[in-house]
Amino acid sequence: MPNNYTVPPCSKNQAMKLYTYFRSSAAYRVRIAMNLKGLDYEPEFIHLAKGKHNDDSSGVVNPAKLVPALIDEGNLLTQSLAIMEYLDETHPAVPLLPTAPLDRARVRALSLLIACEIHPLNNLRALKYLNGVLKVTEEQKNAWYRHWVEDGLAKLEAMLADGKTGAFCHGNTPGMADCCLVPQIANGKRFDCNFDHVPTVMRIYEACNELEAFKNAAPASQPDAE
Ligand SMILES: N[C@@H](CCC(=O)N[C@@H](CS)C(=O)NCC(=O)O)C(=O)O
Repeated sequence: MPNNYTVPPCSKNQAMKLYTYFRSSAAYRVRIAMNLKGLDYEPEFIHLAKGKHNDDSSGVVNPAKLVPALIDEGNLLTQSLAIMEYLDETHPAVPLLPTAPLDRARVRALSLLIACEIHPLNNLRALKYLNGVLKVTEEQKNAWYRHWVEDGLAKLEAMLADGKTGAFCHGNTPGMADCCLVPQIANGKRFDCNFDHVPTVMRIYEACNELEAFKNAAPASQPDAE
């Protein structure tokens, strides 16, 4: 199938452009990462609840019809973890990944547990399918949501009990796994998930939210917040 999307022109010195939505936890990850690194970006708000990501006339550039997407020097980047790794490679001064290969693998594994095992079961299109196509009740949909978040977080809690966790997911510096953890908890709170079984996860969540980089990336702090 022909792929006819075009990336908007962007000059070398222009700030990066981030396609974002205040409630998108994947975009929230990238907002935190950019704040931690002190990187400026121009936000382009895509109203997911109004379906703007599926509307070709709305300027959406991601062929996968998802946020986040980042434009850097005219290049389109998608997938929050790929974006964060790209930013880490291009702006290494404040690293999101540790140096040693085993430690890097650990942080990636924690991040992927959230981004690949928890989040896809609960994102907008999955929930809409439950409601719209399978006709489950609102109560059943919320039970689905809570089940997978609480189950996934229990696994995260177990992974964090390996002696390498500090104030944050890996040692005492916030990094990529923390960028994934905080949005997932924030999202879970909206659906009244139970967090009693994940004290380490919640301790890290609280520690992160003390930091300006996390506070400024929060959904409520976004100009498109409703
Ligand atoms: N794995 C992707 C997930 C992206 C994703 O699912 N984004 C959501 C918002 S958090 C979205 O755009 N959803 C639109 C939809 O589900 O239709 C990433 O990490 O960037």
